This record gives sequence, structure tokens and C-alpha cells, in this order.
Amino acid sequence: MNTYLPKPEDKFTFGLWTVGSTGRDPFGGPVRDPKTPAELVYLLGEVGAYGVNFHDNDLIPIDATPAEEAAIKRDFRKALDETGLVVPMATTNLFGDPVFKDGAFTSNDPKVRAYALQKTMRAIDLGVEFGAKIYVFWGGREGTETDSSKSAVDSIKRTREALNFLCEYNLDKGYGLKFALEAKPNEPRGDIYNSTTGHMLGFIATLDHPEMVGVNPEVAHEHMAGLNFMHGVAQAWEAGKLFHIDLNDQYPGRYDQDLRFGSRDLKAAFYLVKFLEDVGYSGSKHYDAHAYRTEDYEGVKDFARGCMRTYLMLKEKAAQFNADPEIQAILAEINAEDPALAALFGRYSPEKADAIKALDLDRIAIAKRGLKYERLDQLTIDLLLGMRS
Ligand code: GLT
Ligand code: MN
Ligand code: MN
Repeated sequence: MNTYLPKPEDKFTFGLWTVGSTGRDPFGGPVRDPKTPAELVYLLGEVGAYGVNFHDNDLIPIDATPAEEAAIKRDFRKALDETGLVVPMATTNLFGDPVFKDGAFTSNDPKVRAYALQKTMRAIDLGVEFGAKIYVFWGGREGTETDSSKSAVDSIKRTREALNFLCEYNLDKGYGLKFALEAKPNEPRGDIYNSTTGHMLGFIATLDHPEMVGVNPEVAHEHMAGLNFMHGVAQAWEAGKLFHIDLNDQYPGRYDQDLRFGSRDLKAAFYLVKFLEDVGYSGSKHYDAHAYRTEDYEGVKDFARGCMRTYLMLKEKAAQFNADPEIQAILAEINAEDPALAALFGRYSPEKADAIKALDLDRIAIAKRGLKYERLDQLTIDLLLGMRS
């Protein structure tokens, strides 16, 4: 019987900041006592996660003394060894400290831009020390409230210059990291540059080392903008750029909710899981979400277990969809090719152009055909609701 319990090969990971969230929001203080990084690793070990990710300052507070830093690293390392958890991804906090109030790489102040580079190089060293292979860049403050303040073009140029510099640092040190850029349309800034995964994909192509850089799309960030997340993920995948993924959930048009995976739009979550499983995505599945503010740490574990359980249940539903004879018969019918036309598609030739222009295509007859998508969608709903066993 499938118990939907996570296994290491599922590569489910959580950030220290996710299960470590104390429930603080703009309207209220913490509702849970903070836990140390090591304690959070034990919690993640208990719920069956594969890995843990961190920002530099999730692990080492920005004002830690060298002695404190050494003690934290020792405890964290011990917790990793005892639980078997790994650190697949690391990132830099370039948004929390007041120095980043107007951004990091895009700040108008060269001292801030220099500090951002310095902090990121040190954070990269820290991530590599714990085995990270993927390095995420989320430009939370790289934006504006007033466009009188910063040049949008200069901001893109500054971001490019910083990433080119850091790619060279990665090469120079022989770290072998892959960089994953994470888009978000707004919050904490009024508007953030490179606001969607699609923007990021366009931007990556302009870098000096585009092969080193991909994306880290997040469900909530595309849903906030009212977009279809799976479509953005598919575009990234097709471009060979899906280096990492942040799973959570979100009602469109609201603040960044970071809800438990699949808890809001189950159908969108199903299509996403089906996509990732069908194409064989093999990177981390990182839950960048946090428990409701109503919860204690037992609730945090319920949250973390729920994220993984929902993924595994949807994975089973995806396999069921792929094996369902009625669904597959409809798919075969609506995807049928026309042998007479097959030779006309693909690479251009003047002969093909002439042949296509000469075709006798009866658009009125073609348009009369019903496509059975209502039936197909209802079968999908029946399947998701457990009515097709
Ligand atoms: C922050 C943000 C996330 C990013 C993290 C990485 S931090 O929680 O909301 O989406 O992935 O910097
Ligand atoms: Mn988020
Ligand atoms: Mn994220």
C-alpha cells in the first residue's frame, strides 16, 4: 500500500526560513519561539525531508562573532551528519538588512552594490562549505516604489554586471555552482524588476555565461501575477533552464502567502506535478512555504508533512491519468496527426511554402469539429476526486 511517505529520491527540501518561520507578519509579532538551525535540521529529519537550504543569515546571524559562527557551524554540521540531510541549495539574504532598503545589485549607491557583491561572495563560500550545488538569487528589494528614483535600464545593466562578476567568481574558485534566478512581481518592493520567470529567461540569454544560469520559479510568485505557473515551468524546462523549483501555493492577486503546497489550487498543483514527473525533472523540490500563523511546532510538522504528502498523492494521480484508457483514447484522438500534411511541417523550403499556399483547407468544416475538452476535463476532475479507480 502506498503510504505517501517521502523518500530521499523524492528530493524534497525545505529552507531554514520555512519551517523556521516564527509567524511574524506586518501586523503581528512572532507566535512561535525561534529554533536554532541545528534544531530545524532535526525537525526536518523527523518529517522525512531530504535536504535543507539556507540564506547566509539563516545560518549565521549578520552580526555573529567568529566564535559564535564556529559554534553554529559545528552544531549544524553535527545535525546534518546525524540526520543524513544534505544542503543542495544556498542563497544570500540581500533584502533583510536596512542597507538593502533600495535594493542590492540595483542600488543607486555604489557602496551598497559593493557590499552586495562582498556579502554574496562570502555567502557563496559558506554554501559551498556545506555542499550546495545550486545558488539562488532572489532580488526581493531590486525594484522601486517610485520610478522617479532609479533607471529601469541601468537596473538591468547593474544586475547583469553583478551576475557576470559572480559567474567569474564561481569559475575562478572552481566551485561548479549553477545559479538559479527567482522572479517575483512585487512585495516587498512596490514593483520588482525581472518580474516573472519569462522575464528571467530573456535576461539570462544576455549574460556572459548563460549556460551557468537558470531559473528557480516559485508557484506563489507566478500566481500573484495571475499567471499559469506550469506554463512558465514548461518554458524554462524546454529551454534547459529549470535548475530548481520553489513549491507552495497562493491565491492570485493577494500578498505573498507562501501556503502549503497544493492547499489552494489543487488542479494547478496536479498539472504541475504531472509535468515534473512526465519530463523527469530530477532537481530538488523545495517547499518555500510556511505554516499558518495559528500553528505551534506540531503544526509546522503537519505543514511540512502535508507539502510532501500532497506531492506524492498527485504523483500517483498523474500516473493514473497516464494509464486511464478513456482519457488516453481522447488524447490520442485529439492529438492525431494527418499523414498527408506531415511532410509540409518543419523546416522551411520554397516548395513547402508553395504546397501549403496551394492547400484546399475548408476552415468552416474544420471549425465544426468538437474537441471533447469538456469530457476530458471532467474525467480529470473525477480522477482527482477519486471517482476513477
Ligand atoms: C523569501 C522569498 C522566497 C525566496 C527566498 C530566497 S527568501 O522567503 O519569499 O521566495 O525564494 O531568497
Ligand atoms: Mn514566496
Ligand atoms: Mn522562493
